[in-house]
Amino acid sequence: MPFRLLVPLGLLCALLPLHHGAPGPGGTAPDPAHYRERVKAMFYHAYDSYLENAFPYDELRPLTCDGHDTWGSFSLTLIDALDTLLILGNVSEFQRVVEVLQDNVDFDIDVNASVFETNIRDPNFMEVIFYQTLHFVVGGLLSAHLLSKKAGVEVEAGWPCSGPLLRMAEEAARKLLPAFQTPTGMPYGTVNLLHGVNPGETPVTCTAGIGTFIVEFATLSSLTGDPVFEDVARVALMRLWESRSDIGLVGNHIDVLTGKWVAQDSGIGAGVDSYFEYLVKGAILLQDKKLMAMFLEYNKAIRNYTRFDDWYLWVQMYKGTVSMPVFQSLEAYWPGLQSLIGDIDNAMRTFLNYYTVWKQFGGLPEFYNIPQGYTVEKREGYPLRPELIESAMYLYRATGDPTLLELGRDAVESIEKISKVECGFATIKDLRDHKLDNRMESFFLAETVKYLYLLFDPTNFIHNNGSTFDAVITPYGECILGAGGYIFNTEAHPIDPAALHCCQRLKEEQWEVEDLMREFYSLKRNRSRFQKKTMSSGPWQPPAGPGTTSSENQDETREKRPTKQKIPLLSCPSQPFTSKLALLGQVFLDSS
Ligand code: DMJ
Repeated sequence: MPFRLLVPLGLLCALLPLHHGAPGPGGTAPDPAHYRERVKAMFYHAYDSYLENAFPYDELRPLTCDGHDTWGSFSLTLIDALDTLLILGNVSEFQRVVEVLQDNVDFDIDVNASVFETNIRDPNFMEVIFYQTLHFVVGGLLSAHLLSKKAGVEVEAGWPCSGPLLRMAEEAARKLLPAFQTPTGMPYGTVNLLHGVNPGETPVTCTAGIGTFIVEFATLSSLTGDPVFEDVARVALMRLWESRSDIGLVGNHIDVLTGKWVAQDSGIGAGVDSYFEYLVKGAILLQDKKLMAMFLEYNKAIRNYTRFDDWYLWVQMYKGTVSMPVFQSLEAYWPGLQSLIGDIDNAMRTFLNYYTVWKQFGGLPEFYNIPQGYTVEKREGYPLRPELIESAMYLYRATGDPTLLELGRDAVESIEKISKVECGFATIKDLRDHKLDNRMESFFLAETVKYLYLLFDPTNFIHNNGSTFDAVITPYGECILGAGGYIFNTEAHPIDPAALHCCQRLKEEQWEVEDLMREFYSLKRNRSRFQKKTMSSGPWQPPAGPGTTSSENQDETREKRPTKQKIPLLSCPSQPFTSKLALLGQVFLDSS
C-alpha cells in the first residue's frame, strides 16, 4: 500500500535527519585513473554480454543470460550504449554499431510504443513501471548522428544537416506526432507505430510524458528544417504551464483531452522529473529566456511548498499540504539540475542528504521514508539508476569537491559487489537483502556507467571548455562543433548545442556572431595596445581614425539592418567565458 501521511509541519521538521552521515573530512579522494578503468571494465562486462546473449532484443536479462523486448524491439540497449562507446574512446565499435543499426532497426512495425513513459499504474498512481522507448530512441540516434564525425564515421555531404542516423531519428519522431493531435496539444502516452493512437487509448498521461520533448524535438527541427517537432513540443510545454495551480505547482497525471489533473500530488520525482529538467536544458540549448523563467517560477514554488531542510517532499498541488514525506531515487537528479542554474550551495546540501541514504543501503531505494529514515514497503529496489551519479558529475565539474568522487567510488564498489553477475549487472530487487531481479535496464549503459566515467575523466571531450573545436563546412556555411557545452538529454545522450546553428544560419544570428567577434577582437586589441603602451612608457592613446584595419569600419560598409534585440547569453554562471560563446557556434579563445 503506497505511503500517504499528513504530518503536522512542526513535527515533520523535528523528524527530519540533518545532514548526518556525510563523508568525513578524512575520506581519501579516490584515484580517478583507477576508477576510470574499473568503470570501463563494468561497461564492457555488460555490453559484451548484451551483444552475446541478448542482441537484437531491447534489453539483457542478466540472470538468465538472454534478452527480452521492452515494448518496442528496437535493440534499445545498443542504441542507448552507442554514444557511451565514443565517450570511452571506442571509435571502431561505434562505427560498427552505426552500420548494424542502419541494417536492423525498423520503425514500420505494428507495435504499441510508449511515447515517453507508459505507466501500468494502480489507482494510487504510485505503482508505475517505466517503458521508455521511442523518445529515447530519438535521443540516442540524434546524439550518435552529431558525434559521428568525431567518431571517424564517413559522414555524407551536408552533415550534420543530413545523415542516416538523423533520418532514422526523424522517422521515429514522426511516428510520435499523431500522439500530439489532442484538443490540448498535450500528447497521449502510447502510439502504435503503424496506426497512430489506438482508439480507446487512455487520455491520462504523466507530466514528464508531456513536457520532455523540447531538447530532442528542437534539435530535430533545427537539423531537418521542419519546425513541426519543435512546435508540438513547445505547445505541450505551454499547456502544462497554463495548467499549473494558483500556488504555482503541477500535478503528476493529467487528462490530455480535458486538461484536468487526474493525480494531484506534486513533487520533483516520478512522473514529473524530466519536465523540470527540460525547462532548464531547453532554455540553455535554445537560449530561451521564457523556458528559464518558467523553471525559476516553479523553483520558487517547489522551494516554498515542498522543501524541508534540503529534502523535497510531495504535496497536494492546490493546497500545498504534505501528502508523502518520501525521497524517491529518481529525484536525485535535482542537485545536478540546480548546478546548471548556478545554485551550487543548495545543490550540495541536498546532494549530501541523498548521499547519506546511499551510504545507508549501498544504493538508493526507489522510495525512502524521510521521517522514518528507512525504505518504503515494496519500494526497496535499486534498478542501477544514474541520478545521484549524474548530480555528482555536474557538481564535481562545478566545484571539484572530492566528496563527489567519493560517491563515485562508493557507487562502483557497491554496484560491483551487489549486482554483478556472470552475464552483466542485475537490478537490485531489494537493497535490504540484495536479492536481484532478472533485468538490466538500458539506462545502465546509457547513463549510469557514462556519468560514472565522466565523473572520473575530467579531460573527456564532453567536458571541453571551448579551447578546441572542429570547423565544419555545411550547405549553410561554416559551423563550429565539438567546442563543449554539451546538453545531456534525459537519457544522458549529449547534444552539441552549436549544431542547432549549423543548418539554419539565420541572418540575425550571423550578425549576432559577427558582433561578438568584433566586440571580442576590439577588447583583445585594446588590451594588447594597453599592455604595449604601459610597457613602452607614457599614457594610452585611443586607436587611430579611418584607414585603420579595425573592424569598426566594416560597419559603415554593411547595409543598415533593423535594430535587433541583444539576446543575453543564457549560459550557466559556472560556464567559462569561451564556452559561453561556443553556444553560438563561434569560439573566441580568451586565455586571460
Ligand atoms: C531513465 O529512463 C531516464 O533517466 C529518465 O529520465 C528517468 N528514469 C530513468 C533513469 O532512472
